Amino acid sequence: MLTDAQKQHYDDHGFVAPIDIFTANEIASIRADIEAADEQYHDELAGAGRNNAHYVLPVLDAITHDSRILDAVESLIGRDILVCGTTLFIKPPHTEGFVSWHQDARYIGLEPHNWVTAWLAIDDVDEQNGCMRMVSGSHKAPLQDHVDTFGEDNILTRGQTVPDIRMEDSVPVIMQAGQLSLHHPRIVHGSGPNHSDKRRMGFAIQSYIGANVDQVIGKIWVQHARGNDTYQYHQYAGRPSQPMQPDDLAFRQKANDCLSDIFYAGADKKGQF
Ligand SMILES: O=C(O)CCC(=O)C(=O)O
Repeated sequence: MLTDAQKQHYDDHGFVAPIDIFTANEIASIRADIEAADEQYHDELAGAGRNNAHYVLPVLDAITHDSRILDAVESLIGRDILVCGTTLFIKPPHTEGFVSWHQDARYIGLEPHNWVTAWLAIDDVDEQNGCMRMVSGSHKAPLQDHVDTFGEDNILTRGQTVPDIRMEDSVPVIMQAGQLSLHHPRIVHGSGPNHSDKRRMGFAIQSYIGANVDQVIGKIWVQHARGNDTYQYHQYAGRPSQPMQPDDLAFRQKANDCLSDIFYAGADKKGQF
């Protein structure tokens, strides 16, 4: 569970980090598994394949359901927890990919905002390799207008951007591999390019939702994570027992198509993810 000080930090600032989750040995083993999968099944983990890879890769499923992460999440959204999606965010060394300033709740259609996004550092992350940056306290304001930029190097689906945010108004979320950050649905956040020699890989669980959270734009599947789902708003997804099984891949494709319909609702065109 989070300490009172960590919970207070989340309430005041809209995020809390770093939270120790995996030991150095555990995260080294996780990293090796992901790297091996990326080598063997590269096409399934590239582009839109970075979405919902926990449906097809047991190592990511195990992270998503790790009780230490769920304990921290429970401290913020209560005991009845469902998980509705994940994304691998990978920035290779010396690449221009960045994430523009945005609020997760602006496009994802999850209401009310009793949910939280968890981001696990698979590599060490710092300002040089493009760690996330948070605009502290911005979760207290309502949702803001975003501009769809579809920028070539923008890793976000539609390059959605809250204009006029200055880098100096944000704080870097520096973490060692195996540490976790948790951020609020309305916090303005983003990340810069990787100008270092080190890869930056993170696994975002987007997001853990309370059972009382509905999807108001489209259709999603969820996995049960903890507690009871008395609301029964969503359809249930299974969990993978082996990597890249044909049935799991087919299901993941269906889930990603629905996710894409949600992300691009009202947009003029689609991006690369
Ligand atoms: O990995 C990143 O830099 C951004 C991730 C993000 O925006 C999120 O997890 O909500």
